[in-house]
Amino acid sequence: MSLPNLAPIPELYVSYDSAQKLKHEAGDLPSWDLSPRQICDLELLMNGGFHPLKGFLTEADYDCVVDTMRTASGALWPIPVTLDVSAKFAEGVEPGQDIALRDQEGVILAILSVTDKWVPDKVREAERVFGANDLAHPGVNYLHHVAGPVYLGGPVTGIQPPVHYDFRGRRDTPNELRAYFRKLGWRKVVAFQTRNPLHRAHQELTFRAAREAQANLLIHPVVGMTKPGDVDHFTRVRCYEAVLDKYPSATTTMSLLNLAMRMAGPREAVWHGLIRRNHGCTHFIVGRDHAGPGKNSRGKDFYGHYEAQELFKKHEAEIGIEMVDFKHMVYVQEKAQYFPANEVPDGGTVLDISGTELRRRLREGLDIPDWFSFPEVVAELRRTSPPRSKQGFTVFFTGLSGSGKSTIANALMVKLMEMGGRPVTLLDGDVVRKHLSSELGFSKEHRDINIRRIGYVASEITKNGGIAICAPIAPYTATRRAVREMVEAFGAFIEVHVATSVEECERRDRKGLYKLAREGKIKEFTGISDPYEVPENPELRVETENAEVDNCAHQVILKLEQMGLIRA
Ligand code: PPS
Repeated sequence: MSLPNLAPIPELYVSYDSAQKLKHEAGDLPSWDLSPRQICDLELLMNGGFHPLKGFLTEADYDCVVDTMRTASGALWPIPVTLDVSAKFAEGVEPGQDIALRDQEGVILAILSVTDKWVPDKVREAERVFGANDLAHPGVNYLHHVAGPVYLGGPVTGIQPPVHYDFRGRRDTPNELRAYFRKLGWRKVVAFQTRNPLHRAHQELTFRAAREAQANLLIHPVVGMTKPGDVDHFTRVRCYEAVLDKYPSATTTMSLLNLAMRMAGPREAVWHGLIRRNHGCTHFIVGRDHAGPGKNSRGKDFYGHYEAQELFKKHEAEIGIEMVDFKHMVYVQEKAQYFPANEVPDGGTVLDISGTELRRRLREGLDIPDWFSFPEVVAELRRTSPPRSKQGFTVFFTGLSGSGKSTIANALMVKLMEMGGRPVTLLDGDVVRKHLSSELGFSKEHRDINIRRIGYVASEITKNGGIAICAPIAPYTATRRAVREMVEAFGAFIEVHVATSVEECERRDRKGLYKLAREGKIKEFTGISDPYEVPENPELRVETENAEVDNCAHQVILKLEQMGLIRA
């Protein structure tokens, strides 16, 4: 089994001339704008990475794949590769029709000759493919919350591959890798699949795996879509490039795979094996928890630790690639060396740093020892994950008009500027309404648009390492939560409820607006004739009655310090 067939694998592309003709004719066809995941799937369909599939699964193929891990014709295929679309688009498409598949800029990549259109049973798909209909599984969550409700199936005619502007020289089709192996006379190749940065333990294990199999090594990281929350692929590829220098260049290479992972554990391992076979590899490393999605909603693992290896082994011959089982490598202090966990010398002190611990150390700017990783990798990770005290964040004040939000926000801004180190922007309610939202009024709909705009700007500031201080009324819980989500993708969000009572605000009535609201001259006035939903769990609640502004701002500073966002 282990000698590869390095003859070219069938692709779905047509010739250049036919592609030009198809592009021209496609103007009249219904067009589907592919999602990022569909672009990944289409690329691997077209370049032979998903051989023997010739298009998006038909209904019969889908049913068989979901139930039996095989297409209707009996080929082993564990993961449904389907074209999910919106109900509205599906209404205008019938089997027998061609549709143009376009990327997000509108460039046509392929034609799908639709043979099937159906509404899938997603609960069944979740249970069969992922093992549970549990939204804690990222694949299940995608299925229910991102994927469209209708599937289209049929053969694909490839016009051109999706365009990539990043790391172009590192991306190879199955045929390019096959040709490379052929040219170098590499008859045995072990592939290593990864979605994480490589540290010393990975280098040791891949190196050992290749040595044991007497094979060359292909580091084959996924750069399409991985588990939400993973280190972004730009950072990872820079890390991989640094680690590649540590391998013997005559026997090791790296190539990037534009796969959209599903995190389907055992089924996914089989899928990964088929894809690597298609890329000309003879061996594949499968580890503990291969493509594992983490814990389910009851805090338990979705799959057994070695379930992926067991399923792979069962189908090894049919996949056509030999499994090399991943030995968990640990560092033994006395020997200053890595050992497989089951071969640690008696009395040896085992050192290990978990993924969670690594993230904590990065977040807090703590030491990451040389035995664990390479200095170049750590430096790269620190560049993208600076400690909290150097990351951007948003302080979001909410409260009634006249509650003191702007005054405290201004005091906070000055204090933070005095400390220095990060740029500070104040997005005050009145100022935003002048510069960003001048056309908006105070209906629920307009207030929501206003707050989402503030959230978007704050999230961009946070992403770029600055401090955003927002001070709108923001009366609705759901909208505040949406802003929190936008910001938390990039940094901390600190909600501060300025809890001045409506009676006190009205008594102060700094702008005379409460009087006008009582007289009915201002409609929909928050706290008088419009709702204010009090935040239930803000990071901080400040009382302003009988308190100095300076003290209120200082309470926020103390909170920021406690969260590790600023250093005293
Ligand atoms: S919202 O709900 O968050 O979009 O409101 P916001 O943009 O923060 O409102 C800013 C200022 O608008 C003045 N104003 C009103 N507030 C509430 N309700 C009505 N109908 C209204 N009309 C005008 C008010 O002075 C708000 O200023 P602040 O800074 O909160 O005192």
